[in-house]
Amino acid sequence: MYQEAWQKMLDANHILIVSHVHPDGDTLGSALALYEVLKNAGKKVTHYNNSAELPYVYDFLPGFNKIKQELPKSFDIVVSCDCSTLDRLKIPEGDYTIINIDHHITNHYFGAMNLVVDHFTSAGMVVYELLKANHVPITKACAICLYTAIADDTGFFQYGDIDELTFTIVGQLVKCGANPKAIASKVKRREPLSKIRLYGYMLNHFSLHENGTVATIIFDRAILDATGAKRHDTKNIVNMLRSIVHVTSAIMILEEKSGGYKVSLRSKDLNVAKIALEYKGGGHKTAAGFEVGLCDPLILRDQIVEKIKRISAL
Ligand SMILES: [Mn+2]
Repeated sequence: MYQEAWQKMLDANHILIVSHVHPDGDTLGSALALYEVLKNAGKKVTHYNNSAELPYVYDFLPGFNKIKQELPKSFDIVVSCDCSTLDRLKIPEGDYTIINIDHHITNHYFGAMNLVVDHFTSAGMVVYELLKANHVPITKACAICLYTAIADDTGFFQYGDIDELTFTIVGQLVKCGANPKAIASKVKRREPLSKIRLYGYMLNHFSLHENGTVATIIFDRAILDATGAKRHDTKNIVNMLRSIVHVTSAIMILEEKSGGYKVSLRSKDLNVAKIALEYKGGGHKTAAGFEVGLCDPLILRDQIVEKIKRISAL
């Protein structure tokens, strides 16, 4: 399959690589790594991301400033990176073939080819295996992108199905020029002040349920406005609540500009992806999420706590 997918890309006239909306290091890193190697192979490539703003912590990734917010007129192959559903790509229907590169257990297999490895910690690992299987040399730029993808999706090697293979691949990427210290300082030590203020609010206002085993926080628009925090600043912030000793799972409910809510679920071990699926969301066993329309956030919170209680009892 890896050979066939690579050949399809080499045979294409114009390849559209797509990273998902509200991008993270994995989607950008894996897409940019592919962008780099396909450019080097002499291909016509566009990297498309339908987000008004890209998180600046990834601005050091080679090719970051080449990411386009507009679609080219024509393209015959779409390579989707780290997207579990087709709607995350934000591309209209058309005459093209989709190669779906992902690692979400909830992936919908929407591609003509699906390189989906759900026990991999990141889409970056799938891209690495694709390149390795086709003997594509890993340049320094490519190594930086893939290292960032893998590091970012594992919380810098803290969670996900991290195993020997993860470190074997990461070791190779370091050998090819990725600098772990430099990448960590770019991604992890450039927090906006607004995010730290949001942490402050969260630590003072979170709730505990079910004998202190479930922690929850609700961010409404007023809090985001007061702290100046952006949607991206809330990413993984709830992990801090999960880290409390007796907490088994944590929930963040974030009010969207649209009036709907984004919900992030985190657990130490419970399969919260199951709950996300009930709300038509997705993700991973211990980190999942979904979006809902207008509702009462307190009722929504209690509903989710109830579902967590149910799966904890299994
Ligand atoms: Mn990912």
